[in-house]
Amino acid sequence: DPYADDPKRHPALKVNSQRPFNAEPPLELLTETYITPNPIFFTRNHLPVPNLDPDTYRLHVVGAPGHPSLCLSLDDLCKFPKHEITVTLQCAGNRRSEMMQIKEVKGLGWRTGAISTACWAGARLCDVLAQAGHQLSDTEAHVCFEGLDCDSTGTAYGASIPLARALNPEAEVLLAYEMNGQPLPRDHGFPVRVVVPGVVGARHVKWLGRVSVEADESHSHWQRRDYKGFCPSVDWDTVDFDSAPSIQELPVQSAITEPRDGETIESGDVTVKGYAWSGGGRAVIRVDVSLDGGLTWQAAELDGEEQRPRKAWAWRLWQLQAPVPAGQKELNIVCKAVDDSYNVQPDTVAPIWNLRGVLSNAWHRVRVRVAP
Ligand code: MTE
Ligand code: MO
Repeated sequence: DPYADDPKRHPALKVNSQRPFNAEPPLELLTETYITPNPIFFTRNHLPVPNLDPDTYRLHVVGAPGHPSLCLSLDDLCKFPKHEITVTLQCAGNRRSEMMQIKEVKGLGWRTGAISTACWAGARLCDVLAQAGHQLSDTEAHVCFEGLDCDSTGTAYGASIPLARALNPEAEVLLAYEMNGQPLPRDHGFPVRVVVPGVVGARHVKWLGRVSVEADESHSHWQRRDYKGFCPSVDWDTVDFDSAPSIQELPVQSAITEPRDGETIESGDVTVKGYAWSGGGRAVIRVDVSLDGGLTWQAAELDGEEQRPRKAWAWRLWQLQAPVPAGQKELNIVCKAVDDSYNVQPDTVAPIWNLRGVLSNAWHRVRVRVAP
């Protein structure tokens, strides 16, 4: 069993698959704290978790033409200036279960919990690339990452991001060795992972073994044959993966975490809570909440940390306290977020359905009964 050596997990996690391990925090804990505690941070593994010795760990960084390659120990990496940022990580498959209700899709049935927030610390990728002689000579180039996790044929997890993002100090791409002040947990990439703020989870390569600059995107399955969006009419017989760009920055997203779907609430006041986030460093500027299925709206109060313009890497938590409209037996609660480019979420999921069930960001809806 290649998974026999996987780490122990927190019992509160809602498991979507054991081997490989995929799990999300329970809804009631997801927005309980702004920073997600490490033990309940959502986990998305495609392969068995490697068991790496921090003393013998080496990161290979292929040098630019005429420059030697780097072979960095964990200590070497810690000698680069340490950079710390709070970043929300979201899987492209977050909220896929809602797409599954429209029509079958291929993938794990994530609910609203394939998203979490941590304070990450590590070396800036731009500093490490500079030491290996890399400059922005080719604006079309890509930085390819390879994990040390691999399948039975020896194929490793891999992904890439544009070189222009990797070399931009403002993009704050990290080779992270700390998560919330602790060494990375094994499930989250111990000892080193990539953190690409504002970009889909799939590019945050864990158990990082190799970094190289290439003319083309990573040839990995997960870069080229997965994590892409398509027209709802495209099916597995007609899909042409080369026709769509790989997902990088994610669209604006929000979801309700309280109350829960199907719950019975007391009459009087109702408190609605949730999270909102957008990709590419775009800040959430507003979350609108409706108690009547979208007929009337109220702006929620934004909690959580104020985000820097163009570097809004982390989510906002939000809440709305409102009187339950008199005589209502049921509430149809809806939320939708707006980012600072005034991007909005689509109202329903059917028009954005795609065969892989990614980019599911329609208005989030929760139905509750009101106690008589
Ligand atoms: N890196 C490696 N090496 N192997 C993986 O399976 N999964 C990716 C990414 N990095 C993955 C990986 C995906 S799809 C996501 S969403 C994030 O890691 C999840 O990170 P987390 O498990 O720390 O939440
Ligand atoms: Mo993912």
